[in-house]
Formats: sequence, structure tokens, C-alpha cells
Amino acid sequence: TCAEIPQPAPKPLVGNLFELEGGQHVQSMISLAREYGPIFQLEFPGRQLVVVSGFDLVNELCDESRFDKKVWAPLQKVRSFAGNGLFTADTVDPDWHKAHNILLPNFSLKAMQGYLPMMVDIAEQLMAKWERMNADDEIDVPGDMTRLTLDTIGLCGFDYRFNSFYREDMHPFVRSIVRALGESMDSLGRLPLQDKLMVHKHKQLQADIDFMNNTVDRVIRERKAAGDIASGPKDLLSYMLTGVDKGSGTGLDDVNIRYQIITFLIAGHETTSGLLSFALYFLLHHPEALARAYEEVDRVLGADTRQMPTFAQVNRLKYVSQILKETLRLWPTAPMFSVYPYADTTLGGKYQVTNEKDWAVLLPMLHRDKSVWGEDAEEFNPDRFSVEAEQARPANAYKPFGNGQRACIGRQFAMQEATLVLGMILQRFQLIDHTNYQLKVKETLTLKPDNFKLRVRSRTDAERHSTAIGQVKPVEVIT
Ligand code: FDE
Repeated sequence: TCAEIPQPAPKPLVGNLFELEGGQHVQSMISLAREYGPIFQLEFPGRQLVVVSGFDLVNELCDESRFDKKVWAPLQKVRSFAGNGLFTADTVDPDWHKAHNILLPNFSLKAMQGYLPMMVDIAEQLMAKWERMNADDEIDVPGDMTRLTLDTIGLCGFDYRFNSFYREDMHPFVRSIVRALGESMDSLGRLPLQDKLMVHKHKQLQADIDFMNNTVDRVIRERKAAGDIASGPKDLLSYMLTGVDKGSGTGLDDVNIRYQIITFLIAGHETTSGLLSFALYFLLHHPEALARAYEEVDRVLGADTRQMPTFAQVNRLKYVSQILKETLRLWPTAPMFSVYPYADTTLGGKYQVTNEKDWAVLLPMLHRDKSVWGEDAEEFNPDRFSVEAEQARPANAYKPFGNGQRACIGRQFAMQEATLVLGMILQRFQLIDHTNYQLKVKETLTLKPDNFKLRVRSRTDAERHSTAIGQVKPVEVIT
């Protein structure tokens, strides 16, 4: 009953390292999954990786009585600067439990209401920039979305304004994050000796880590020096400084708070920015979905752009949020997560599972498993996320926010932010695909559309009227 896991033929010394194209590891694994099927194995110097994407097998890996999140090779790299912050901590680390308990209430649905005005503040900066564009000006979509999401988590998290819309290049802190993440991912594709020789890269990484630590430590010091934290800004930092974990009766120490802040800046901006960028890409290629989104936005938000969207209105943008969910199905911006078994076990009743190997879920292929999503699994169709369709599907078929207790704490935050921003964009603009953009996916720790440019034109009342009564074609219902 012990089956061999399919594997491309390994080469001496390098194993399967060259199966993964530089800067395209996830996309290479997608191709390999199409070739080798729902489970396959790769062998690298010093580690073995099993990539799982069939629903039945992933469903087992999501069983929290048998498996726990693993801080696998890519996350080990990120740990060099995110320390034992939530994302890169082991579940057994007492600091994970402490931070999880202290921070969870700050990401509840109720807490989201408090963040909305700050999200609107930053979203308005994006709208103001786009409204002032000349007809032939070009928007760097992922660039502006990254400005938006970084500034949002900065403001909601730490009452800090990166002011990314007031500068051409990225804030120095972001340059350090991006470089550190890039180097971490690049080093995974190197042979051990090759990596040892990258002296300059290692120095740069250390300099970036020092810079991030110093910047964040200063923010923490200044907040403490300002005195009464309870009467200051109500943001994540204030909760981290004052929160006490009921279980242990203790709070977070300053070094751990530093790692949490760096973690939130990493986790909170790249993923959400990629989500918004992919969503705009899909809308350009799906006029019927775009028309329905315009119809909903006009109905819920109206034409008066001086009225800021309310919490209730954002929650009524159901179709917009279906578009975002369907976007995360086809291009989950955090594309993989890894687990380990508490004890040796088997998967699918036949594959031996031990902790010597890394076991990873490949989300883009889980989300295209035809046994769950149907023959048209590769097609973009937001109707897959109608209430009824969602209820009819097994829970573990859709995992863009990871699994169980280690799932994304920022899920509601990211969805609220993205729904608000996509709603405000559609309320104001026509989207013009002047380059006839063909999707190319760029990989860092996360995924985003590469070199995606757009032009926008302000919508007129005449055009609003015509989308409302004219162009709205019903989307084909696929069974
Ligand atoms: C988390 C997360 C996850 C899991 C991972 C693993 O398992 O490894 C995932 C998948 C995710 N996340 C995803 C996502 C997407 C999006 C859009 C997002 N995400 C967003 C966000 C925002 C924020 C703020 C966040 N996010 C955060 C976070 C954190 C902190 C974490 C960790 C948790 C624990 O505890 O572990 C995560 N996130 Fe996310």
C-alpha cells in the first residue's frame, strides 16, 4: 500500500533544482503539476519538497489533528528579518500564542469598522492622483496598488504615514523589504557553494535588516516616549504595547513587537496589492463582469464621489467582493503554504508522509482542480462565489488565506480594503487597456501582474446611464 510519489528525473548534485526557472518557481511548479499530477516530488541539495494540489490530498493536509503549519525553507529565509512574528513563528512557540491571542480581536469584523476611515483616507489619495491624470498618462497598476496597501497598513497599523503617493520612488523602508524578500527568494535557487560566494548580497541583506530593525525600533520608542499609550492613536501598535494574553498573563516584549510590525508590513501590503492588480486585469478581459460591477457600484455607492463610502455600503458591494474572491482563486497572491505531520502517516492511503520532507500546498492548482471547480475551472467567473455556490463546495477547496489556526489574520482587513478601493475606482473611472496587456506573472514572495499599465478616464453621467440600462449582459450561468 506504499506508492511512489511521481518525480522528474533528478540530475547529479543539483537534483531537480533546474526544473524551477529562476524567478518563476511557482509557475514552474504549476507546469509540473499539470504534467505530473496532483502530487509530485522535487529534490534539491539538502531538502526534498512534495507539492500537493489535488483536492482530496489537500483536504487531508488541512486536517489540524494530523498536520501543523511548517515554517519551511522560504519562510525560514523570511524569518531572518520577520523573526518570530506571527507569520514565521512555529505554532509551538509561546510567543505565537501570545501574539495571536492579543491581536485576534483587532482583526474581528467589528474592529474593521474602526479602520474604515483610515482606509478611505489612503484610497482618496489614489483617486486624487488618478483623477488628475492626463488622457495619455499611464498608470503603473501594481506600483500604485503597492503605494496604496503599504500606506494603508502603515496608517491602520502604526499611525505612520509612508506618504507613498507624494514620492516617485518607493519609501526607503519598502526598498529594504523588497530587496530582503528578493534576496531571500533568490538564495533558494542557489547551490550552497554558489550562495556562499554571494558576499555582496549577504552584506546588503544584513544592511537592509539593520535598517528595518532600527526604523521600527524607533517607532516603538517614540510611541512609548509619547507617554499615555491608552489615550494615543488606536492602532495595532497600541494594542501590542498594552495587550495582555489571558493565558500567560503577560504582554509582548519590544523585540517581538518589532517583528510583528515588520510582519504586518510584509504580509499586509504585497498580497493585497497583487490582489487588486489581478482583479483589474481580470475586469479588463471580462466586460460582462465589469458591467455588472459598474451596475452594483452605481446602485450602492451612487454617482456622488464627494460622499465617502460607509461601512454598510462597502458590505453591500457583494459582486465586487465576488470578483475579488474569484481573482484569489485563479491567482492566489500568497500561492503556497506548508505543513508537517505530527506523526508519520500516509496520504491518500498510499503515500508515506514523514517530516523529513517539506509538504507544500500549491494553491493555484488546488483552485483549478476540475473535480471541485468543474470543466471550466480555468475560466474567470465570479458567480462561483454566490452564496449558494460557496455553500455547495467543500470547505478545503479554496484556501487563499491558508488553513486553520494559522490562517491569515488579515483576511477581513484585506477584503474590506480591496472591496472599498475597487468600488471607489469603478465609481469614478473607465479603464482603458491601451497596451492590450497580456498577463505575465511576477514572483517575489507573492505574485503580481508584471509590467501592467492602464489608462483611466473619469466616468460621465451619460456613460453611467448607459451602463445602467444598456450594456449589462447577463453572465452565462455555468453548471
Ligand atoms: C497568514 C497568511 C497565510 C498563511 C501562510 C502560511 O500558512 O504559511 C496566507 C495564505 C495568507 N496570509 C494570505 C493572504 C492573502 C492576502 C490578501 C493577505 N494574506 C493579506 C494580509 C493582510 C495582513 C495584515 C495579513 N495578511 C497578515 C497575515 C499574518 C499576520 C499571517 C500569519 C498568521 C499566523 O498567525 O500564522 C498571515 N497573514 Fe495574510
